[in-house]
Amino acid sequence: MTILTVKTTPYNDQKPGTSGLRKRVPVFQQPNYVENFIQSIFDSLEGFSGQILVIGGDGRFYNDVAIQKAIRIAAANGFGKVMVGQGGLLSTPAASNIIRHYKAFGGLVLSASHNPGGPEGDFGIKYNAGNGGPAPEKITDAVFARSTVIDSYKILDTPDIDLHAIGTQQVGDMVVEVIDPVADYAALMRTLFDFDAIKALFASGFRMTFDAMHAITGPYAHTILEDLLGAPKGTVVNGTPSPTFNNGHPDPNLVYCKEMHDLLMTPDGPDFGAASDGDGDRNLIIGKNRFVTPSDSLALLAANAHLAPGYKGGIAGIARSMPTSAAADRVAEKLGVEMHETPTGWKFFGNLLDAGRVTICGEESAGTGSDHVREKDGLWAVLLWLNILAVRQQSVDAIVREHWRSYGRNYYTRHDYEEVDVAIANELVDELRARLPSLPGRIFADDLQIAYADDFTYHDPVDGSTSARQGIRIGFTDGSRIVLRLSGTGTVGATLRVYLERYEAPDGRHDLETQLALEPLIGIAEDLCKIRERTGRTGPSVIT
Ligand code: VG1
Ligand code: CO
Repeated sequence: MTILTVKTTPYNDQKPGTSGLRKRVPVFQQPNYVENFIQSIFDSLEGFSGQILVIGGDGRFYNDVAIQKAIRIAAANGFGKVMVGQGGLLSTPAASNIIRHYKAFGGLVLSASHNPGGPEGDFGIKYNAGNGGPAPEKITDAVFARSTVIDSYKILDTPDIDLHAIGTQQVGDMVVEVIDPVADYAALMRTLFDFDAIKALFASGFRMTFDAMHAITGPYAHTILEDLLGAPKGTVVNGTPSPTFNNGHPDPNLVYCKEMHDLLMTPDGPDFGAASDGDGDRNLIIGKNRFVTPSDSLALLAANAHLAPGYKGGIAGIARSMPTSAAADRVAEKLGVEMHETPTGWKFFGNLLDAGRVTICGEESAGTGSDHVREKDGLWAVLLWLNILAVRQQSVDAIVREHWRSYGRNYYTRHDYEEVDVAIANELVDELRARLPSLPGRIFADDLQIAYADDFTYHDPVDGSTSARQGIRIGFTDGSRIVLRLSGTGTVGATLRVYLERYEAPDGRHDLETQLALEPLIGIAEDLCKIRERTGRTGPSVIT
């Protein structure tokens, strides 16, 4: 087997976004596109010779092709060993765990997460560092810079590697170990949660439905929920990963999981419903007659984490992405622990978790996780909820209402405008940014006064780095907020995200319909940003 050095020419669009490089599959299928990017990653790292690289993906279309290329390039660049999930599969949190557990140098996660898959769908590649977390900006910036000048890559000339049988094989000078994608992850979950208590909950007749959305969590959920925790067969639906996600959109929100939501709102429906996304790091939580917003879920999990064995000593702190509601802040205040506000994207939580300053992190986009790995973790959130339900012996609805009675309720929604013309979206944001200094003091809807208006800049308290322009925040004197930012995961046009939040005190009204409760703010957002007017849309494409 020979190592080939292949001449190449750079692409100018390999800039990683919120979570790795994401493009349409035909873009990745261009000659040397994958090779250039992976070589650019390796060229930006030092000291991996002889070390372990973890590779796995969510099984979407092109996973099988890209993974063969990745292994050949890793072998040619001098890695000592590649650990890969059987069939090329690993959920994103499982990949993070494998990197940490086996002290790997890093890992490649092949996924476009919640984006649709298939020949015309999306694909993605992300590099995770030795802590198991998405590479920080310092590395992704270096990778992008390298990708614009790369002129050759190294690849081992070898036939396709068999990824179906568990065990080790030699590929050139490198070892390839095919591992069970589920076993180590399931073992980790056992150390965190009271499996006996959850088992007893299921044995008592508690009914749950878990929608794996034809994506990666199917095998994990079948093993953990049905085999280990004794939930009846059929609890997990859509549990076989499909390269096209059965032509669905594997985003666990109220739009794509509407059927499950409606089922949970019926008298005969199950007690608990949950779902996860394409790569297994997001979660949707719905109790009977109660959808739990991701922001509320973060606050509730943080407030109740001590009920699970893995967190019985309490939590060190909480971190949330800036657009996420401030519900968790009130929990941190009551617990007397640190609270951090970071830019969107899990990569910003890594330093805080590594430094032991926070234990639980979350994002409004259905992502929650803890210091057990360095990615958000869909099934982890589901299991923590189950552990809490098993201990408290109350319904989700009762637990949520009780929480609002003691902390107050943060009404919260996100309005997405997808596939907007890029020039229009940029102009809209630039124009609003220019007007920010003039906004404080202005009064809307009779009594809503703007307290501050800025473009969020994050100062990482651990490594001192600064990340500017992370989203526009307009805050009101009563604690309400409008946040506006452009998505960094979309692959076509621009996606404008508008986040709206209003606080209602513990003794206030907690039973309003969310969109209704936020109506005045929705109006102010339109007044200020003129999104509908400028984009010609009559309303958002997706409301979550
Ligand atoms: C979105 C979410 C963000 C999340 C990211 C990756 O990013 O808003 O909170 O971390 O997706 O999630 P953006 O830039 O489109 O708003 V996933 O499940 O891709 O790994
Ligand atoms: Co995801």
